[in-house]
Amino acid sequence: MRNIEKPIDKTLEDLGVTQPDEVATLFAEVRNEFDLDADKEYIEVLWKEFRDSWLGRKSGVLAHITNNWLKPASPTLKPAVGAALNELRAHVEAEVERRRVAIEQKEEQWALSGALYDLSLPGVQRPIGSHHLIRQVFQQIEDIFVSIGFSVVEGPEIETPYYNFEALNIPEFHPVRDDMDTFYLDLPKGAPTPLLLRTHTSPMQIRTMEKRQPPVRVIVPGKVYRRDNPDATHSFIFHQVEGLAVDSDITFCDFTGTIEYFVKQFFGPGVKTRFRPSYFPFTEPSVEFDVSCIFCGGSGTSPGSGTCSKCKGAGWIELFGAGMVDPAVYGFVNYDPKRVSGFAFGMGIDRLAMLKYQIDDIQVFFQNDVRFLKQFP
Ligand code: FA5
Repeated sequence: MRNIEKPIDKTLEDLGVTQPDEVATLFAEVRNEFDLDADKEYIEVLWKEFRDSWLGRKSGVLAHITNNWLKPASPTLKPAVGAALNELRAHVEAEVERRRVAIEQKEEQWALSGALYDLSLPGVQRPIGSHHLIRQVFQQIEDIFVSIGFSVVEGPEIETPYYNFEALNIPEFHPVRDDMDTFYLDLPKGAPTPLLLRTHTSPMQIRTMEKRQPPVRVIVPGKVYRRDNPDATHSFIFHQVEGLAVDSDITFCDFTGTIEYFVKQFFGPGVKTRFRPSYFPFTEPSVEFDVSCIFCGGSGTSPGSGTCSKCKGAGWIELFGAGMVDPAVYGFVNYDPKRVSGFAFGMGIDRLAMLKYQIDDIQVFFQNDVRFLKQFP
């Protein structure tokens, strides 16, 4: 658009237009300007500019004409200005639309001819994700146990005190609950039972035995919650894998053999294992299971600095709690303790992963720093 800014910024009176035929001349000039403008070659972006410069609601040429010529026009000129403006608007709108259709058709032709696209150029590449290290460790553990006849089951993270404590032989006010105090849900008054975030995967022992008759061989991977202060080896959310095997003739030897097999498969044949007496209300006897320190090879010393900082010189690292299922537990699931026996274990997966991959701070599992995660593709 050329040279018409000025006239359209003025009123007809300023332009000295007093007769209807002068109005017609003025509009003919504008139309001429428009036709010159419309004749140019447009791509879509420029076409939009062209459209807005003529039809834009606030600053388009037609808006200026409406405001400066039509509205303040004298009663004698107003009908002529109105009619000429309508005619000009119809012409402009039709041409603008015609140009749009032409651009669209041209683009379609380009696309169909393939001239614009080089299919050999590399596309936009999305980075491919991978499983989180904890998920990978779950998978390794599942594979080992599935290969010796266990199946994988999962259970709820929100539990009742009955499954989390009582049915596991941990009555109210039992001191062991202190270690496992947790997050209770804020329920409306009159709720039938309190609910809590499970403190361990052991409630699934009960839920599984309620549903199945022996022989039972399951592992239960999952998240658990405790009100522990975060540090290098503690998190308030962490992961466990529960194991439970119950049958008519399971002995302590089956238990130790299974655990040792697992540990050697998971850490490699060089690792040594040992059991220490421990206490859990739902196993009897109960043990803690240790592996020889993978950092110092079980020697308790590290080259240069003397005592191994990971096992504190013991040569052993505690892995998890386990034991033979306490006969009292069978009473909660209507199994006959005289006819069945079994073992159970509960491993802290985060600590297993830390040991296997020599990670010295549990918190990195939860920070989701891609630089850390990328090391375990
Ligand atoms: C238990 O949770 C028992 N339910 C295990 C069990 C199952 C015993 C079946 C007997 C039979 P414990 O509180 O020790 O036990 O926890 C098991 C493992 O979870 C620990 O050995 C440790 O590896 C891990 N763990 C415990 N607390 C945390 C924490 N705050 N952060 C990370 N890992 C933890």
